[in-house]
Amino acid sequence: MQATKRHIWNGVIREFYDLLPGIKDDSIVTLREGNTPLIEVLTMGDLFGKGIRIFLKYEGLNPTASFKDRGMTMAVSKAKEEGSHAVICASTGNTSASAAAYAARGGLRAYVLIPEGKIALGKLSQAMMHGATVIQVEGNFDDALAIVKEVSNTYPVTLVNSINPYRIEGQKTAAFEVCSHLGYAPTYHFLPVGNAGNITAYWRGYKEFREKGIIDTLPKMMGFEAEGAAPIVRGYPIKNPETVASAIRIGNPSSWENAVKARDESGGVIDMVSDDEIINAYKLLAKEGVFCEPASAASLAGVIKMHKNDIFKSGDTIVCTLTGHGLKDPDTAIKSSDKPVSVEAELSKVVRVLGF
Ligand code: AN7
Repeated sequence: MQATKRHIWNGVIREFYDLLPGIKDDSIVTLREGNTPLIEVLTMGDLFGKGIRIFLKYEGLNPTASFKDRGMTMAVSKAKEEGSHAVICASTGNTSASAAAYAARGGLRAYVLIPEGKIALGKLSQAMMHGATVIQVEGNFDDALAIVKEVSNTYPVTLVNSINPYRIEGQKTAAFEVCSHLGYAPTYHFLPVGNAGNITAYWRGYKEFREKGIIDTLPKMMGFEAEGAAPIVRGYPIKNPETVASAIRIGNPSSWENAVKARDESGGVIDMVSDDEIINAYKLLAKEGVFCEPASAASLAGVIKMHKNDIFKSGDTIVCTLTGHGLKDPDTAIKSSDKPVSVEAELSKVVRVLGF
């Protein structure tokens, strides 16, 4: 059989070149991020009974296993184009993993500040393996962000948190992909909210496609914070945010105002879900064969919460962004599951445990 040459995905900068800020080709730092699958939910019975379709935008299948890669390819490429030799970020984990990988790829140094003891193991291992300088701060994400902002104002290092405008530009490409996969914009777009960059980015992406006449309608943007880290819902910064969804353990989001704008312009909602609701949705998704990290499941937890308020109608299309892969946080996965059974290496004993 002859191998056929098909189009091979080139990463979000090259694939969406005309829709992003210009960049010199030899500055592009990419790991061919994007082009993640949109997977239809099959088994959530009573939602389906009403002719509602739910799709999962599985961003855990990006190169460093989270949506952050879409923005990081832009931010690191721009840093390289501008002649920067180093990048810095504060992170609840995924931004640091992505910054470390893209900096390594582009030949830049990476400095990452993380809240001590509060980031998932997979994410920490990524930042360490890619050779970032990892600094654990005795404080939370918000404390770390305040410090990196100061450092980048004073020293020759580029800030790659989502206040870097190129991050949002890159991340908006996920909205383009959702529309291209469906052939239209969904009725609702659900996603977790932490620092609120992603809800800002999706809303921008949808609006740009609408302005170009590529889609006719816009989705309602449905953002979900964790109950113990819900500054936007409560209307004030949270000093000591707490949640099992460590990725969104953020008390004072950078893109707060833009998230509120996305909600209000789209006629959507920013609400919160409890840790129990998050873990319940996390397990339901695993039963569908889709493994995401706890924070990502806040999107589906939001759908379940809204369904109880009976907001959906037959014919609605719902997209949930699953922002990060389940393997990022093996500790929570193991805590949330039945323990493996130990048995002697003997056929009869194994068969008895199997229940045959
Ligand atoms: C899996 O890595 O803020 O509302 O420092 O890792 O755009 O912040 C991570 C955020 C959702 C929230 N899901 O997105 C970081 C960081 C996962 C995440 C969010 C994050 P934003």
